[in-house]
Amino acid sequence: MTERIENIRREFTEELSRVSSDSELEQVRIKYLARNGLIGALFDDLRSLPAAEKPAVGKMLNDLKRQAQQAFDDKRSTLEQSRGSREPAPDLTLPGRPRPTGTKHPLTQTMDEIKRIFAGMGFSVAIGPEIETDYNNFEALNFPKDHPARDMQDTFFISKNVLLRTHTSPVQIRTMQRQKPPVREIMPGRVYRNEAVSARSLVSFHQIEGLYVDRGVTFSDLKGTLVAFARQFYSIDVKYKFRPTFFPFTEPSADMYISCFLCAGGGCRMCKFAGWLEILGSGMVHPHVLQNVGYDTEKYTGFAFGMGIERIASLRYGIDDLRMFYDNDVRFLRQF
Ligand code: 2U9
Repeated sequence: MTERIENIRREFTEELSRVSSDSELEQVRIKYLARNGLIGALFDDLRSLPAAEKPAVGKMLNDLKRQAQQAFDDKRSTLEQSRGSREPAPDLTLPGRPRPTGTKHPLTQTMDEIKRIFAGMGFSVAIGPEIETDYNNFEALNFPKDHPARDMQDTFFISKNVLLRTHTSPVQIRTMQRQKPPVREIMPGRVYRNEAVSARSLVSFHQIEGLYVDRGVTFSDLKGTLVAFARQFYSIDVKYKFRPTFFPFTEPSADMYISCFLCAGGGCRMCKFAGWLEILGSGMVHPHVLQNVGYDTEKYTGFAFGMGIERIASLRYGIDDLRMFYDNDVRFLRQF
């Protein structure tokens, strides 16, 4: 019996060592390890041995069964590992799969560019709340009590004295209330107006306003700064003109126009056949505004300007419906 056990051990070991596939491994399992395999049969034979031999032979058999099962399991994992390593190694020289990336919204691109140009001229960026007081939005900026902008039809009021800001100027009122001149800041942000939505007007849009207050600031500084802006943003040889206008918060006030960059002044749909495009409003800060924040108007003067970002971007990219900026249609957005 001992000899048979050792023969089976040797044969099993030899056969297992020759196995190189799953099906061969399965054959070995059926032949030796299955319930009615060769090792199982040895256990049957154990019953017919004399009682005195049973313990020793039984132990040998148990050892054989355990060791054969262990060798079988080891072989199976070796086969599995070698199967894994036969898979081709990834080719690290292949180009990566392109992932679709978003781009900056055209309004953000326009804002960033304007901010960059004014930063180059020493303006820092100031931001403030979109919910404002009537005082900061109108009163401090010299709007008379009966000004049409203060009407419910034009402004979203939250309560009698609280509203959604109609321009970003209140940000500067806050800055000036806090700090003495010089003040040289631009204020980008969202503003609200109670208007019917159409291709040319929105209830909410963006502005960038600017303010420079110091000793001896003149209208020449205003012109020099805004012309330097237009030369960088539009083109170095842009033609421009300033035309008098009225704002409650500036005196004198002037709208700035540049020659139409589509038709070079000849007249086209974009400039409504005028040859000129209005790009911003500006003026010398009204002395009442400076007095309202406690600045000495004998010492300090300042200029201010404001532009609507949707308008600037629509001219720049030739977009004739402002609502497109807010539709979030990727067919539109992916063009920028
Ligand atoms: C303070 C004092 C004055 C900001 C200015 C304009 C002229 C202007 C319009 C452009 C198109 C508004 O978006 S728009 O409809 N803005 O024309 N804004 S001067 O003047 C200020 C700002 C702050 C304390």
